[in-house]
Amino acid sequence: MNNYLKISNEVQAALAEGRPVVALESTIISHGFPYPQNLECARRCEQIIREAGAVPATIAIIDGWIKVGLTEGELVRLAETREMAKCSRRDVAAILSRGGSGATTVAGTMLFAAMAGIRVFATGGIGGVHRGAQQTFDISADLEELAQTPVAVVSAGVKSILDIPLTREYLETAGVPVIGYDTDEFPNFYTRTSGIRVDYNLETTREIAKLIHTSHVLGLRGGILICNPIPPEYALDPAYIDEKIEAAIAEAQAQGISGKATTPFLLGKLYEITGGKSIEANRALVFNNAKVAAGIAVDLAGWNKITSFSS
Ligand code: PSU
Ligand code: MN
Repeated sequence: MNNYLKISNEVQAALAEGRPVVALESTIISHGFPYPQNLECARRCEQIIREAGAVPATIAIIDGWIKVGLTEGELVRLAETREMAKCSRRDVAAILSRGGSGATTVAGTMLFAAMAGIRVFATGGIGGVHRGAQQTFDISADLEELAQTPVAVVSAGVKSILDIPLTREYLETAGVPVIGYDTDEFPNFYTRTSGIRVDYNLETTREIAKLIHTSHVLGLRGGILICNPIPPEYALDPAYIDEKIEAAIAEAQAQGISGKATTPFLLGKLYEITGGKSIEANRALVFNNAKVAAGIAVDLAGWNKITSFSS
């Protein structure tokens, strides 16, 4: 625990009693969806997690505090504020030391979840190795965080705005287990398949929870990536979305977009050029991830109670 960390009473009580908790990120609210869909999505994720028997803990930096478990007012503020800082690991100390606010990325959220003692986290898609990284070196800090922070992240893979084979190679080097939830293939965010394999296909949340538990018992350093494909009825046509992604990337290059602005720019551009279809798919996969993460957290709480296993 540190002086900057404020965990809500509800989350604190759940953690103290060994009840299931699921972390949620806030960059997806501030930069991943337009207003007001972002607010609706944030609320709905929390509700889905509750319905599945776990406690949601949305994480952000608010006025110089690391907040784990947000109030309704804080959610609204994150959703409504334009130009909210996007906070990854490298931004954390700068924003906290000046008493500022920021929406946490997957990396930032993992860091704070681990500080609070939360082991399971639901997002949409993690950041990864960008296309053209051979020249730009643009590799999301999310991958480095997975290499060093012991939190299991439930994601619909990485968006095909990224380079999936290179992202897989990076995860392998970093020692991050890539688990498919009832799938052999690394999902492609808007679509279910990529032609690229996961490391292990586990068919139940109970098996995934046991793997997470085992990793903790061993004291392994890094995180675990759980890949949960978008529900089939919401998946977009691969040829259609690939073409739109190519167009969005070309536009980003033409405008000289780089660094932390890249992912929000591409998401915004896709929203525009798909007439909102990208957002529909994004919502569906985030909700699906929230549900599966809650199932894993419930099963993990069960494994943690079996003391003979951990002794
Ligand atoms: N994927 C989404 N929506 C998002 C993001 C990823 O579908 O909003 C955000 C996440 O917070 C992720 C971040 O951690 O983008 C990655 O940004 P970068 O590529 O700059 O590391
Ligand atoms: Mn980047």
